[in-house]
Parts: sequence; C-alpha cells; structure tokens
Amino acid sequence: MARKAPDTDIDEAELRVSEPKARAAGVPGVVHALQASIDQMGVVRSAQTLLRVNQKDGFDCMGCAWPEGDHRHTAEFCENGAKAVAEEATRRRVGRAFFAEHSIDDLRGHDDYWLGQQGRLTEPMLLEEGATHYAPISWDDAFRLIGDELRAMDDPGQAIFYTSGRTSNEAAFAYQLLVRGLGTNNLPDCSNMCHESSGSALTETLGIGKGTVSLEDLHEASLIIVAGQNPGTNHPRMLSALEKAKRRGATIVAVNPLPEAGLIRFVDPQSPRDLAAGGTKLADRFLQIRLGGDQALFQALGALLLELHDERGGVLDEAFIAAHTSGFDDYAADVRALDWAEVETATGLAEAEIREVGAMVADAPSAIVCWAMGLTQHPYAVATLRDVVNLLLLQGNVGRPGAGVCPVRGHSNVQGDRTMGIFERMPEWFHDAIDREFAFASPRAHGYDTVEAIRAMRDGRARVFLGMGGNFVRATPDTAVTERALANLDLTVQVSTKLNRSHLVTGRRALILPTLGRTERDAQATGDQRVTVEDSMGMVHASRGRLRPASDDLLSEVAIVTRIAEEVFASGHPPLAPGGAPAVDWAAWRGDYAQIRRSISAVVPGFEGLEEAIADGESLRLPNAPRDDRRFATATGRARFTANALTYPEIPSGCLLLQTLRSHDQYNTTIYGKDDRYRGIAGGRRVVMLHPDDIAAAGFADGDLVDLVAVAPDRVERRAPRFRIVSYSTPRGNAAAYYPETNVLVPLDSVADVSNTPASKSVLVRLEAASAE
Ligand SMILES: Nc1nc2c(c(=O)[nH]1)N[C@H]1C(S)=C(S)[C@@H](COP(=O)(O)OP(=O)(O)OC[C@H]3O[C@@H](n4cnc5c(=O)[nH]c(N)nc54)[C@H](O)[C@@H]3O)O[C@H]1N2
Ligand SMILES: Nc1nc2c(c(=O)[nH]1)N[C@H]1C(S)=C(S)[C@@H](COP(=O)(O)OP(=O)(O)OC[C@H]3O[C@@H](n4cnc5c(=O)[nH]c(N)nc54)[C@H](O)[C@@H]3O)O[C@H]1N2
Ligand SMILES: [Mo]
Repeated sequence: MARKAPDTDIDEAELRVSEPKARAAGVPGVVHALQASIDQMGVVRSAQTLLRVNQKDGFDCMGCAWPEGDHRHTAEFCENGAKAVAEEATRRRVGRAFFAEHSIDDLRGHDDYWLGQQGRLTEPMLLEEGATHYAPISWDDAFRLIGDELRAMDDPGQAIFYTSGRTSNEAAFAYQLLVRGLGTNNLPDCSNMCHESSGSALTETLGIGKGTVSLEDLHEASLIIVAGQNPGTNHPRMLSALEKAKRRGATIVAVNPLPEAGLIRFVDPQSPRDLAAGGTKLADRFLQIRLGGDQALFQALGALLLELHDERGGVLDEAFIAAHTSGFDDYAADVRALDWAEVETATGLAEAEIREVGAMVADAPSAIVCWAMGLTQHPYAVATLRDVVNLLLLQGNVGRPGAGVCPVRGHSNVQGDRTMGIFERMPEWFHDAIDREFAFASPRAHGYDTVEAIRAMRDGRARVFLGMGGNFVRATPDTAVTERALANLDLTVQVSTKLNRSHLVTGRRALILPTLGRTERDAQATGDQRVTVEDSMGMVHASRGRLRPASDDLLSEVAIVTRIAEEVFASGHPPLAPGGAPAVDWAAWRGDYAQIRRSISAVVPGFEGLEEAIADGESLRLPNAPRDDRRFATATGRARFTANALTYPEIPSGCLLLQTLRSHDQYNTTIYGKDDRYRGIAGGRRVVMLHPDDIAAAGFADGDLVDLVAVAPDRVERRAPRFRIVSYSTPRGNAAAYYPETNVLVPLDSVADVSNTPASKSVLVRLEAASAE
C-alpha cells in the first residue's frame, strides 16, 4: 500500500511556540553547533574537522558563500557552518542493506528530515524499471547505462544537466565541457532559483553579473543597507563583518518584513567581551516593509536624494554621473514624478520613516546595499534590483572604497560554477574560448533554465536528467507538476552525498551516484587533489579535504564527469553533436586536477595565476571592472541608470501574500532539525506566521490548524495541508512559511520577469480550515 505523502506527516503534537529572539549567535549558537557535530561525528572527529574549516590548506566551509577574510584564524566557523559540516562528515551510512530494507514506496513515506538523517550514500545504486527497491550496480555498468541512454536520444537537447552550487570549479568546468561536447546548453542550476535576478539586473546595468565589493569595502562602508536577507541564520559570518563596520562608525539599515534576530542584535561567539556585554546593536533603522515593496522604497530613496540635492547641493556625485553613466535624465524624471501615497501603499511604511533613511543615505560618504532572496524571488525582482543600482549610481557608490552592490550568494560555490560556464546561455566569448582550447564547435543555441527544464520534461521534450548535487524535485516550484515531469523521463541520475527526495521521484530508471564531499580526501593517480571555489566577493581559493571518505566506493565529482565523458566520447561511437567531441585527455584531468586548472586559466580571464596563487595558499582576486576601474561592459559602455515602472503586489481581499523562507535549522532542502530558535518556534515546521489582525480577519485564532491554498490564474488546486497558525510580527497581508514544504504552492509559471526565477517570496494564498488528516 502506498504510504501517505510526507507533506501530510504532521508534527503538530510536538510544536512549541515562544517569543522570538532579539539576538543571534552567542553562547547558545556555539553550544548548538557542537551538539550537532558531536551527535553526527563524535568528539574527536568534530574537533579534527571543525578546526580545518576555512583554514589555509583546509577545506572551504560549504555553509554559505560568505568570504573568509585574510586572517583565516582558527574557529572562523559559525553554528550553521558547523551543522553543514556535520551533515557531511556524519558517521551514519546508507548502503545496500539500507536499500534492501526500504522499498521506494516506504522511503517516500518519510519526510525530508528523516531521509537526510540516514547518513552518507556509499555505493552506486540502480532502480530498474518497475523495481520496488534500489539495487547495487558497479560504476562501470552505471557509466555504460548512462552512455547508452544518452546515445539513444534523438537529439542532444533531450538531456538536462542540473547543477547545485557546491560543485567545485574543476568539476563544474569539466561538466560544462562534457555537456557542450554532447551538443547542448541545457545547464539549469540552482542559481536560476536564487540570484538569477541579481545577475540579470547587474549585467544589464553594471556589465558584470556579480557584486562589486570586497570584504574590506564592507568593513569601511559608512552606510550598509541589508534588504531581503536573514544573515543571522543564512550567513552568520556576515554578522561579524557588519559588526566590524559598525564599530568603525557605519550606519546599518535593515529592510525586511520580519524583525530577524541577527539584524537587530548580534553577539560574536568568538569575542569574550561581547558575550559579557550582551552584544552589539546592529541595525540603526529597521524598515518593516511589505513583501515586494522594495522597488517603491528604492525609488523613493532615489527621489529623496534628487530632492535633497536640489535643496542643498552636494548630494549627488555629478562628476561620476557625467563621466561614467548613461540614462540619468530619464531615470531622474521618472522618480521625481513618484507618488508618495503609492510608495506608502507599496511599502507599508510612513513617508516620514523613509525620509529619515533618505537623509542618512544622502549624508553617507559611502554606501553598500546587501541583499539575498527577499529581493530576488519576486515577479519584479529584476526591476527592483535595477532601482537598487540607480540609488547607488546617484552618489557614485560603485568602484570606490566602502561602496557598491553586494548580492550575498547562497551555496558556497554557486558563483564559481557560473564563472566556470554552468549557465544555459553563456556569452559568445566563452564559447569561442572553449572552442579554441578544445578544438570543437560548442553549440550556441540557448539551453533550458530550471523552469524551462521542468516544462520540457513535463511536455515530453526530455529523456535524461542528471543532477550534479542538489535536490531538484524539492528545491523547484510546483512540486506536483515537477514530480510528474520527472516521471516522464527514461533515466534520472543523481550525483549526491546524502539521500534525498530526488532519489525517490524518478524516471523509468534511476541511478544514484555517491560522491565525495568537500571534507574528504580526494586521492587520484597523481596523489591527493585540491579543488578551488569562488566566494561571494570574487575571491578564489583552494579547498582540500582530509577526512577518510565515507566509503571506499565513492568517486569524486571530477571522476564521475570524466568517466561519463570517456564513455560517451569513446572512439567507435559516432559523435552525438555536429560540433564534434572536445579534444581532452579526460583520464589525465581525472588524475591531476591541476591540468583542469590549466585549461580554466586559458579559457576564463582572470584565472591566469590560479595555480601559483593556490600553491602559495593565497586567494586569487578575480578582476571586477566596475570595482577596479569603473569600467562598465554594458550596451552603452557606461553604468546604466534605468527608468522602471513602479510595480508591487496587489493582494485581493481574502488573500494573503506568502513568502517561503528558511528556518534556522535547515540547509535548503536538508532539514537539520525542527526548531527555528530565533523565531521562537520549536518541534515542528508546518507553521504559518501571520499578523494577528489577519488571523482574526480570516476567522481563525492563534494556534489553529489551516490549509494553505494557492490562488493562481490557472485555477489548478495547489494545497499545503495542515499548518499551525503562529501570530507573528509581519506586515498585514503578508504571511511566512518554510520552504520546501510550501513549494507545492508556487505555480511553475509564477516567475520573475527577465530572470525567470520562481517567485517563491510572492505566493498568493488563502486560508481554509484544515482538511482532515
Ligand atoms: N543555514 C543556512 N544557510 C544558508 C542556507 C540555508 O538554507 N541554511 N541557504 C543558502 C542559500 S542557497 C541561500 S540563497 C541563502 C539564502 O539566504 P536568505 O535570502 O537570507 O534566505 P531566506 O530564508 O529565503 O530569507 C529571505 C529573507 O528575506 C526576507 N524577505 C522576504 N521577502 C522580502 C521582501 O519582499 N522584501 C524584503 N526586504 N525582505 C524580504 C525574509 O523575511 C527573510 O528575512 O542562504 C544560504 N545559506
Ligand atoms: N519555495 C522556495 N524554493 C526555493 C527557495 C526558496 O527560498 N523558496 N530557494 C531556492 C534557492 S536560493 C536554492 S539555491 C535552491 C537550492 O536547491 P539545491 O541546491 O538543488 O538543493 P539543496 O537542498 O542545497 O541540495 C541538497 C542535496 O545536495 C547534495 N549534496 C550536498 N553536498 C554535495 C556535494 O558536495 N556534491 C554533490 N554532488 N551533492 C551534494 C545532497 O545529496 C543533498 O541532499 O532552492 C530554491 N528553491
Ligand atoms: Mo540559493
């Protein structure tokens, strides 16, 4: 009998709600970190592992993409970094006995937390067509099977190659080459669901799809706006940087619908003085903005700078605007006509509150805007981010110390993967460079991004899916649609460290290829290998694991990619793509990753000195034209002001706008535990945070159980059953609940303009009395 779906596994009995915390980190943070590590790794392994996080010749923390700083002193780790490490370095194992014991049907009945807790995958497994259980398969047979399925396609465009953001530069570079050698650019990645809106807006306006600040800039900034980000949970080490800036006199403005703990107050667990004194007040101003109101806010701040400049002069950087930008007049005319009543409606903030912050910006000698998913996962995210750029350009806040744009990346190498070519539409120069380096003709037609990939699978236009890390079926929107889409395939392959739902929602046949994690020794023909990663600020450094691998039967990601390449490009097989196969000695790459780095250095500008830098234990700072020389590779050759129509969500009466966000106890789809300590929620994840007046208006009470039902134009029923109402500080009309349980509510077609990013912070729902269990 089919087990009930995990989304109806209600943990209501254990749920406890208390007052949210005002501060982040501190002693409880460290204690929680150590507890998590010791549970999973034991005392000795914990100490050995945590002491190597972010050290020279240690491994790069996979907790987030926040940079390390030069000092790399011992114990530069945070609670959530430690949890990420513990998840990978766990002693628990999922091997053939586990799969023999648990059928697919049985496993589907467990929730994400349980799946993740089972431990590390240890050997390749195959789910045969119609089989009830995964069974062991040899690596050779697995690669042959993949080769056979790929060769059986009518067209290379029928294969889809997803990447999550932990994959090293070396593996990513080899992987994109394999995929382009096959003849497709179908390289969707987690970035499509994450910072794609940032990349779109920044490339268009500044000519680079990345941030323009260094860690030193952040330390030096006079004003830092942190919008749509919860660093206390998701980038805890960023709080140390904010604190440092603060001690040097920076003003910090937090823009968020929720009063997130880390932004309000922060205790540095590494500073005894801090622990005694109770910490630093981080945010000087907290703007509790409505969901999706940020474009109005940034336009209003821009309008205020123009107004103050008219009044007293000296606010705008006129020399910068004249020398380095285009489009100022149109932008200025546009925001001067701003309607304040509309701004108040969109933001839910009072004009006076915004004026106060406007004056702070006007007076600040330098400013940085930091953001994450609260700005990128909305229908008008790209326009919002263009208006963030506009604000900074007005005062020449790009390309000088203490100033710039700071999109804070999520996965620890998501930025590097993109630099390496993991993108469905890389620019022409990149194609030319790989064609030259590898003597083939890479395909130029754009591939599928994440949402397009789901559509292609749904519509029968795809046959093979390979996931290089990640958990595609849980991370993506419209869960029911995505699950059916994957079931249409002939073969699904997941290269993974841990068990997750993407192993259970499969094509006709499915493979699990278990791989090494970053903490583990990667021994190849020429000896132990290092890999490299790029952080959120364009610094590339080496990462080397030292732990004994979770099993002797793991292959590195590089080994897996190169073995697949050997299989599909083997002589005797006709080439799949008209452009021919890239000329590479894949076995040599596998044996010595420095050879991959040599090709990376030849292909990607800025990587010329990579090998020398990492040999000396140094980081390589990638060139960043806007930051380094105020050069902007845009359509106008200048930094571009853009005039953007003001947009913000309209919430029909009886509806709420739901944001789907992370708890303190999860890493994306990996659930560490069921508590959200800073928000005062414990023992359960099926909660919906609502304004008390909205609870009453809907005829419910705090603690009631409700179903969340999506309201979408296509009228398809999307229901997330049985959520406990928690009365919370959030603007009226705005609700919050955790991802991935709520992905079922996000319509596939609800995406951001331009970037095609699922609008997962902007989901229209209504509440219904809970359906029966
Ligand atoms: N421990 C841990 N660390 C992580 C991750 C993890 O899951 N766990 N995930 C990693 C990844 S991949 C990423 S992308 C990052 C994500 O880092 P975040 O972006 O911080 O993650 P979210 O939980 O999605 O939080 C979104 C924040 O934006 C706010 N917000 C939502 N909508 C709006 C809006 O319309 N306007 C404004 N101003 N604010 C809004 C929310 O209230 C919340 O504070 O973290 C990375 N680091
Ligand atoms: N509703 C909603 N949906 C969202 C978001 C949201 O805020 N709301 N956020 C989006 C964002 S920002 C992101 S980045 C995506 C995340 O999407 P993904 O990156 O696809 O998801 P993760 O949960 O990070 O992937 C976890 C899995 O990666 C595997 N893994 C871990 N380490 C390694 C490794 O070193 N190598 C390999 N090969 N595998 C490894 C493990 O098997 C683990 O189960 O989700 C997106 N989806
Ligand atoms: Mo992300």
